[in-house]
Amino acid sequence: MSKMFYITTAIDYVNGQPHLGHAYEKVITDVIARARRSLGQDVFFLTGLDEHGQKVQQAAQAEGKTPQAYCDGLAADWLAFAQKLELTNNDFVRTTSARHKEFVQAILAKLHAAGEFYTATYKGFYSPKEETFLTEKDRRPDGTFDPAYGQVIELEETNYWFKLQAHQQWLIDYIEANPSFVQPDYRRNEVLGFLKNNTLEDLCISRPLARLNWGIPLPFDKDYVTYVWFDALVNYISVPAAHGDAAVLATTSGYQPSTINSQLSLWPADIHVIGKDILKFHAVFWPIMLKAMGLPLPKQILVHGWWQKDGAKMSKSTGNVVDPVAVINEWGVDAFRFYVVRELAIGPDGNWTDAGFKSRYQAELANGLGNLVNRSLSMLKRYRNGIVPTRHDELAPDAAKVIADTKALLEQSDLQGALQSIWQLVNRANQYVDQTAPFKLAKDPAQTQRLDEVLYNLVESCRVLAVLLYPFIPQTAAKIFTQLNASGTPDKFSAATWGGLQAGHAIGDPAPLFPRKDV
Ligand code: ME8
Repeated sequence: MSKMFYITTAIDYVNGQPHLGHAYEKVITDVIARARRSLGQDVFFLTGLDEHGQKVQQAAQAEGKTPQAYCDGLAADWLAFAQKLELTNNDFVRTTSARHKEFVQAILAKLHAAGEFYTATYKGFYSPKEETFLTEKDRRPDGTFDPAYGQVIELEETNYWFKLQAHQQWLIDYIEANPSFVQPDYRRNEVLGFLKNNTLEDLCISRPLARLNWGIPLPFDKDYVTYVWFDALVNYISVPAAHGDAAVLATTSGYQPSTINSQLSLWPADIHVIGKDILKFHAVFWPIMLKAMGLPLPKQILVHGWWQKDGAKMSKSTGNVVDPVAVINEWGVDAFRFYVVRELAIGPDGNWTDAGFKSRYQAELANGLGNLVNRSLSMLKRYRNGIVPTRHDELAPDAAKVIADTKALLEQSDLQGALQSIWQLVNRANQYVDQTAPFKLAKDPAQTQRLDEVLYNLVESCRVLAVLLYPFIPQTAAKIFTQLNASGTPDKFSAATWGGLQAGHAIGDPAPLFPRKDV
């Protein structure tokens, strides 16, 4: 039994429909998962929904539904959304499922027995909107709280707290000794800066049942439910536990998975993909929780930035939103996947503009890749009846460099860099058409052999490109393989080796990959 490559996304709150930010995170995670599989690794990709908490309770109430009925209704939409994005997730976690709730309770019981929690009474400010306690430090210079917190109330409440402070120096040392633990580097520095300049306050892990009932009951105190983060973060291990992952089960007696799959080894996660706003929860609270549970830490927390639209925050109330489903319905899922990955590296914030989207579609997909594949295959059909000529290696060195660079970039999860690398081959091959002018060669009987050479280089470049592009735009990669009538599927990186198309092979019928649109 060898450990699988285990990759996760954040689990989304089910208090509305998915938006561009959710779609982006899921797509980049899917590209990494597909790339790793293509490179030969066994991958387990987990995504899902965060269904407890006050916001869900209130949203359900507003619709006159029970919280569970409300969640079930929305979960169906989110599952359909995952399919729309062509995600290849291996499981889908819902925090209201029995397997997750039972595991969270087992963990809480274990940590309680180990003396990791204590009760204390808190008196001070509280943001119901963000479900968080606030202190004087959270006030802005003018004395007010950020409007993001909504109405801030004063509250006195007894709760359970998780001890964090004793682990502060350990965590600083760990992050310093493991540079790839939080990526990109500037996010790592942000966490280190926070840890070095603040004394960690203990984490409140409960809410009184009287105020919030939509949560997992604490197994040791029936008057409380667990606060969202102690519930949500645990999904990363509750799912491995439910599948019988030995590493997780070893630390949680009292939890019985319904199936034991002794072949499945997941924990520790290889990558948690998250957005910048939840960095502290993942890089500070989660490692300390895992340490207390006696589990190893994830290998990497990969932090992406936030999308805006036209330079402003996306907000339903102002109508400034990008609806990923509408974009996919109009332009196709591959165009959407391509744009978000190509436009934004994993790290900085991004800005969606409809003009930018259309311009990349037109220039890079329709005129770049689409045109290359369509004219290469059409010329082979027209001039050689669709039969592949003898192998010729004029573009092989260009392809070899792009293949090697792309592989290295995929292994570093530099997805934007990998697309830039792949487009070097797209551009090189398009330039090759212009330079060699096969339509002129076709008119000159003395150039028969030269035309064979050019056509081989073009169709073989298209085949290699399909393999390289598979993790990003899987439907397009499959279409290229079908049009080439190539054997096998484009999902094995090892097939990106020059010379795959054999002389005498008959290709299929070319068809436009990205129809040009009047925009
Ligand atoms: O935070 N651009 O859920 P969530 C890019 N349930 N990413 C964005 C974004 C934007 N405009 N808006 C949100 C939660 N995201 C918790 C997570 S994990 C154990 C629990 C990202 O629905 C955000 O950064 O508010 C996060 O990674 C994910 O979408 C879910 O956000």
